[in-house]
Amino acid sequence: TALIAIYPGSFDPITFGHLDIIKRGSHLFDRVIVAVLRNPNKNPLFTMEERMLQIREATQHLNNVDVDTFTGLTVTYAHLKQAQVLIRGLRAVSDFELELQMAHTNKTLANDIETVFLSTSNEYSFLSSSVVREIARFGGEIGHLVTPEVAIALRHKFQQS
Ligand code: COD
Repeated sequence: TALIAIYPGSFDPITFGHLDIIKRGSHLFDRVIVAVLRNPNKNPLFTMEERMLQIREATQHLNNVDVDTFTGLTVTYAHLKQAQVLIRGLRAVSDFELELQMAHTNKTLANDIETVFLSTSNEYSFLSSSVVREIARFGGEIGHLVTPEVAIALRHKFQQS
């Protein structure tokens, strides 16, 4: 059977750190679904449509990668997609506690789904969506952190506000 992995997240916006994990995941699994959480409790910088478009653009060269959106529990969505694996990225020890808690929680909710952690590439170990938003807000250089499309979109967002 085909091994299908879900890579869930907020991706507000997608960074080279996320893309590194997606690319490496696409070599390990038959199919990777990048799943953007529709979270009514969060107030994202980019709309769902903007984020999905940015991810599609950035992953169009990877033919076993799909982009989708979901609400509710990640494991419920994984079952719906007949996925066996959740991919998460680990940057530093600080990620570990929350990630382990999430993995354990998901395991109790769905024993048939495994969380697989990929360690960040060294060059992206400091990188997060919030770091990118912060630099862009104050007009700093972000060309080495995100795709050109995302960099332009960020510049537009902060010019308007
Ligand atoms: N290098 C490597 N990995 C990275 C990097 C980087 N530079 N930056 C981010 N990552 C990884 C993150 O560690 C994470 O694994 C992934 O990329 C996505 O990151 P984010 O920040 O976009 O997404 P999160 O962490 O906000 O996503 C949280 C979820 C949506 C997965 C979570 O809230 C969730 O599962 N919600 C649904 C409700 C649910 O099922 N709850 C029960 C489980 S607790």
